[in-house]
Amino acid sequence: MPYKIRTLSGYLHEYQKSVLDPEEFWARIAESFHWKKSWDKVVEWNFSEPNIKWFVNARLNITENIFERNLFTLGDRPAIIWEPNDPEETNRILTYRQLFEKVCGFANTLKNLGVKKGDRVIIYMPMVPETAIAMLACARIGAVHSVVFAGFSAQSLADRIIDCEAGIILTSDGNFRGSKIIDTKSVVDKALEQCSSVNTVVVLKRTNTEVNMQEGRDIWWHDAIKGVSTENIAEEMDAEEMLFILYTSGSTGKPKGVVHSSGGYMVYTYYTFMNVFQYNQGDVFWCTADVGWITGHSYIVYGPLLAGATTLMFEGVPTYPDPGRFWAIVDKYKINQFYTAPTAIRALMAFGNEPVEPYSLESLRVIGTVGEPINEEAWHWYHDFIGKNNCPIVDTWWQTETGGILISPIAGVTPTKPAYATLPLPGIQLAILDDDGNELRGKSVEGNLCIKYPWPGIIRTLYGDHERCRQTYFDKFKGYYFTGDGVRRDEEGYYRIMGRVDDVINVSGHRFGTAEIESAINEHPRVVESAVVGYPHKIKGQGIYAFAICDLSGQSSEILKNEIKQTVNKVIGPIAKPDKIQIVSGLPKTRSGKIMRRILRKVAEGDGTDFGDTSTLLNPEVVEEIIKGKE
Ligand code: 7RM
Repeated sequence: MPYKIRTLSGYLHEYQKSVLDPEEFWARIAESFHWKKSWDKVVEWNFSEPNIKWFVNARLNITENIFERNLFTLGDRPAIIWEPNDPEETNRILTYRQLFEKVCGFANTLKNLGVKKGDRVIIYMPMVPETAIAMLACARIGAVHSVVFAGFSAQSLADRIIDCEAGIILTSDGNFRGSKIIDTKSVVDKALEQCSSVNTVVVLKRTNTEVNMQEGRDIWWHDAIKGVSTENIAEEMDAEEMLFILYTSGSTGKPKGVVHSSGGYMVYTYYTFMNVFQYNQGDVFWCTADVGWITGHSYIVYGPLLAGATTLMFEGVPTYPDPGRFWAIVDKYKINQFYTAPTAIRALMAFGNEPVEPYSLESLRVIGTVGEPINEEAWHWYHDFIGKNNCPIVDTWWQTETGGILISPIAGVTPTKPAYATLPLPGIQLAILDDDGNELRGKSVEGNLCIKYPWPGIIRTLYGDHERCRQTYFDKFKGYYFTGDGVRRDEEGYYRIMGRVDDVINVSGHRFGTAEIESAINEHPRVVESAVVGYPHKIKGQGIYAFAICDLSGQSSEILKNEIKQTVNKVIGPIAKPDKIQIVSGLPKTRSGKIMRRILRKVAEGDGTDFGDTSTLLNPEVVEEIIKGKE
């Protein structure tokens, strides 16, 4: 593999080439794939509409590049190793050949159920191999999958089904999560009360939970696949045809359906997987994310499988049955590359060293993080204690919208630095802009993180709302893709991500718009108005602090606060529940009626002294009150 980077000078060389001639650079990588028809042009783009096309007029199927391309050499190698929630339950190992058969079988099943190329398929499932099989089966027939994290509420699920007008949902009877069982199917039933587009629900039996099967609409997975042929010819796709939609939160209330297309996403996830993690054939790779997030799409399913890797899929949670579970799994399967989130590291760190001590962890070669900034303390614990001082940490920065990793060390190649994502990968042309849009060219600068040239994995549109895509990412700084993150470049040219500069909060690596949580809070009948901000949280990175004006008449504020939490739980899901709620009589507002979040943020952070310029405040007296009543 000529494009596998092995040395720092190799990296610098590849980076130079990728900037001097991006088309030649990406063409060389794309050539290792099987295309039914090659491209007329490598890239065609402008960031003003935006219109971004990679591998113009090329034709392919991504699953052919996972299976047919690799079967001859890798057929008997494990593709997916599945570790169940309960360590006593038997694990499952699917070789490439076995996975291929299951994908083809389920592709035919979907066809039998009437799913056609371009149709949207919602996947609301646990972390089991069938979820990956479902995704790949969609890709096989050209249907568009939209995986919804199974922790989302019925309302959130319904919003997504309605937005993409899905006709079919794949789900399960239930979902094991630690010692709990989640009634997945009843959440789906509730969501479907408001979705008329769905006429088929396929239900995988996982927990043996009693479910209500609606005649004519619901069908068991095992019944649906019975007797179906496992021979399937892949649908030929244009490189720019949609591969999947994945919803993510933005600074306004409504989730956005990020669209990725098949050719570019394939090339990009493969390239970044191979290089960042330095995967070698025979290694066992483990990414602990849920497939409901982009990290699971790109680095549990597509990237590893395109590379012919063995990818581990874990159904459970880090602390079940005990906080040594991750390390038990690392030893059990001799994991070589381990990829997790800072929030998981901090949560496990809080249990001390004892749960780690029984395990050798000697198979580990590379350890990675993603989803949020990693603080230095957690970085050192991870590096010294989990990596035993001899595994490079790849702190990988990227987004749902970027498809794959953009800024990260290349394991063993790029010297690391605590809390720094370090350097851009080849092909990624970063720019730091001040608020007026001037590019800050020197070292030691801080500003808005932007990108000035497309890469194959970049977002193409927001489903059904191209204008919103333009406004969100390409409008604020003309000619650039704007990430929404703040960044610092140090004297050495290394990048440190400083967190969001918009109204997005990152709780345990999950993105929420403050407006999204506020509108959930406001659904409680006693809430008049609310404002949500993030504050530093020891484990979650950021916690959710809500200020609410409420009609308290006759009710205790403790009960009301609990009810508000339950409301958010119901509207969005448990992961968006506010950590703190403060009932207030007013919110600090400007004369034009805008909430001064800056002040609320200061209060939530516990810095009740310096509020900066408050001269434009309409109601300075409420600030005093809010500080006194701080949670
Ligand atoms: C992959 C993913 C994206 C947002 C992004 C950042 C934050 C992600 C890092 C990070 C600091 C990192 N997609 N973020 N990775 N911040 N260091 N290594 O997380 O769409 O869910 O979130 O997450 O703010 O904009 S995401």
